[in-house]
Amino acid sequence: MTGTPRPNPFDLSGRTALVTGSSRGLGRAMAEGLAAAGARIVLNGVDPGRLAAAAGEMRAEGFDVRDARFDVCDEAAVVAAFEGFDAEGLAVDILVNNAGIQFRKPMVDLATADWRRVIETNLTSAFVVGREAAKRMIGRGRGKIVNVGSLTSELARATVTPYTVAKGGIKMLTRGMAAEWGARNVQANAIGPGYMLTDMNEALINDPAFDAWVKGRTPARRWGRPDELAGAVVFLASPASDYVNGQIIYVDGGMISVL
Ligand code: GCO
Repeated sequence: MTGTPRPNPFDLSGRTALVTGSSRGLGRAMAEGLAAAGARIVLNGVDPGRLAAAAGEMRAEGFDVRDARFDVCDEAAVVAAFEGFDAEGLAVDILVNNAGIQFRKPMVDLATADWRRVIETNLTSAFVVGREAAKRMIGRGRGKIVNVGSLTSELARATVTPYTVAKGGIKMLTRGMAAEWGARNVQANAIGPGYMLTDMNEALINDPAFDAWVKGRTPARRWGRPDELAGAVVFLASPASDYVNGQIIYVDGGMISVL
């Protein structure tokens, strides 16, 4: 190595990251990526068994991991969770708003209750958890918020409109967070996953016609792997992105960039 050694801008040592919906899927993969970059991890979910298993597996890999079981759709539980962190002296330096559900149905058949459930889980929860985290980040003079959008933050697909609307909202919520919190050294950005190999997409992956469509429509000619989000989330959680605000990075193999 030549020249004066400089700190690694992607190093997350000494920082704590809360990842919502992280006992499996994309959230778990992002938690692994953040842990590998040195962060202490707080896993979140609602299923105690799945959450404990995920935390145990990550600790077995040598990572500093704990879990926080609360439902991101239960505002009182979210507030109580952050009050608990305060009481423990646990500072959430990095928040990844990942929790979300999918519900595929044509709108003419869609019950309003199902519409509301998707919007509440995929969008409103990011506001509530983001607000509670930002109050504390602002007090400490720094913080990183990474919201998980989707390629459907930009493009619609029939039968997933509530998900698409919520993910479009995530893009604009991220810009709103940047507008309000950027001056307090809290950077808010987003990641837009493409078609990823997750449980949520199992029905699509196992549908030969849909599988062929994804592969034909994506410049990379393949589905994405959850671990392929790690680079973008570490970047947006690290000092390397201190002058990046209100952006959404699409990790989609190029799908939204081409016809
Ligand atoms: C679908 C998928 C998409 C996901 C995709 C990209 O039914 O089309 O679930 O809505 O958002 O994995 O994020």
